[in-house]
Amino acid sequence: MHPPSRQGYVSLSLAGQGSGGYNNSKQWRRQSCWRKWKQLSRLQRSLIFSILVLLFICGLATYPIVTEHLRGLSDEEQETESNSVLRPVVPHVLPEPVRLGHPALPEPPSQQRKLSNKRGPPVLQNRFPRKGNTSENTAVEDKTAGGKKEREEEGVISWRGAVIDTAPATEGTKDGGKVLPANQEAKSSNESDSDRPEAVREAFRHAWKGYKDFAWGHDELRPISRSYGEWFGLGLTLIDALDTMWILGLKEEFEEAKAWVAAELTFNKNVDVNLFESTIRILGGLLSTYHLTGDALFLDKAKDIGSRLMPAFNTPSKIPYSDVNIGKGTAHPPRWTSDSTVAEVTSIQLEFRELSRLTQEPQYEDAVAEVMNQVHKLDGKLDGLVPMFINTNSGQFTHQGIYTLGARADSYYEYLLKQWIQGGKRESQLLDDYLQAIEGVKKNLLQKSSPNGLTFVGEVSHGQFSPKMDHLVCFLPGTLALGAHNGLPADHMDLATQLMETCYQMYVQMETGLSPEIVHFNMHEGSIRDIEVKLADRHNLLRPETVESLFYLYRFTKDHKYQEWGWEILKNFNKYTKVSSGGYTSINNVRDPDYTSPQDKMESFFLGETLKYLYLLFADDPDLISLDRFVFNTEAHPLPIWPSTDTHTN
Ligand code: DMJ
Repeated sequence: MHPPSRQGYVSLSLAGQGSGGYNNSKQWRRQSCWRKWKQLSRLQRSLIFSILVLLFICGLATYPIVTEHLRGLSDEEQETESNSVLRPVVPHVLPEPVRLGHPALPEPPSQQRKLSNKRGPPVLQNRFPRKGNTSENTAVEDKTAGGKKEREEEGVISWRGAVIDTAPATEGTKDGGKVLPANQEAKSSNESDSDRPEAVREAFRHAWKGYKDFAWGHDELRPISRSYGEWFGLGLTLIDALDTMWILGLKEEFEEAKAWVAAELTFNKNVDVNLFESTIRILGGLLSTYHLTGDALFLDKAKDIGSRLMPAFNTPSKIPYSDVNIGKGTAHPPRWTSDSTVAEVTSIQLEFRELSRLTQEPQYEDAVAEVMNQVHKLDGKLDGLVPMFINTNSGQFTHQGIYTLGARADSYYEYLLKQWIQGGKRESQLLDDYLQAIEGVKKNLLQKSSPNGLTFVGEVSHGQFSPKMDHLVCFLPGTLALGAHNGLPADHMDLATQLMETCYQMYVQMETGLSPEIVHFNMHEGSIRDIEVKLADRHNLLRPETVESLFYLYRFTKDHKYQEWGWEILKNFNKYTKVSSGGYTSINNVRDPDYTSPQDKMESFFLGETLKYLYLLFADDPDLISLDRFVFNTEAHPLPIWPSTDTHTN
């Protein structure tokens, strides 16, 4: 037992038990306090003693939180922390990162099938427009898989080493049950190198089990609490995952999901959805699944959601609002601004153009082409690089001065190239804007780190270069490689390979082997390491961009190192983010293998994108979603490249 603290004595003397003449010597103070203690009644002493014991227990309880916080700091930050005595304690639980790399606005803003191994999907098809499309229901026939139910994992070891029971939570723990990510010892049966595509299928089945058991028909699985989160209330994960199941040959899972779409999915709901997110995940997912399966159910649903999103374009400038109520047919900007995000309004074109081609109704393509034409002409770009915001009233860029390939601008660049490819490489304005932007990146954003000279893409903020790079930027190596594959300059491929190495280093240099959301690169000579991570940036949301680029780089170079890198990443997802009762979780801290601090959320893109790209990387079959026949939307949903003979609505 610790002796009562000195502070306790002071508070006694302030209790006003009387005092003699003032003498501030240490000995006098000690005697005086002791006298006062003796003068107290037994009740008073017990009371004070209890308070001190309580304070001591509180001290013990908060100790791990403080130490955990310190453990999470980068070496440099720890040093600073120990030097400054009275710094405010940073909260142990980080604020939930804003979704999809499009952080909340500041308020107010200042600113076909030949699968090399065993099983897989049936022949992939490019559906061409036809009039009066009837339900064809060409149900999947997976002769090899035979619908065989795969074995579920039976037991795993938690991330802290304790054996975790994988039995479903009982009623009582459903909302608060402590389920922990699996540890490395908990190797899944296919984590040997022999059948990597099967390891991805197993990861998918594990994620799907969690979704099915605890979040069926809802937007997102919350795997730790064995519950779900709602965003639009439209079964987002299920829709985002449809074409992944088809590509992975998971027939049984696909059929149960399809049954849900047929029976339960309705868009006639009084709900606000984000135009961009619902376009890339829902419209994109449904269109892609229609093309892969030929089942008109998915086209009908795509038409329904597509037409319900159209009110977003009813703005003074025709630059769409960010939000649409798909039940009421009304649209609006966010509450605090009339701005939209540039990446959001310029990354819905692949989907709406395809919807027009399939339906032969031009209004969808017209609406999104208008946006591209306006953005093409706008002032305020920096060598082809766009600002992050655009006003829905004026149609002008706002909060200018920040240029990034990360959040809020990223997929603008991706969709310039991909629209050009989708349309058969005829729309030269798109190509010109893309080529100019890549030159703008080289001139303004490209730098090398110290000491190892990693090439990275930073940001410019009001004329100042910042060596900050979002994980989101890791889409760029893949996009550059896709451009080079389509005849763009060979140096785009050189840059792609350099940036690919950097994105890989963002994983391999972290203690968990998983990348943080944002990194900062050291540029000054004599730096000890290339990559720094700020406290608030250490989370990993199971994002796809790096494995997406690995897929492209492997397809075009056949260099097996890219498969090895992807394999390491998959193993680390299994090691640090897998939740024993089903599902994978985002984590808050990639820097401490012992304290990853799970976030209790599985983003729909983990199934829609991350696992799909990993599977395609390992499947090693250039005809499985051939990049000469399909173009992936920004949510990894493959859409057909239009045949040159195809009629264009415009
Ligand atoms: C996805 O929704 C898409 O890839 C989007 O382009 C960016 N954010 C997430 C994945 O990180």
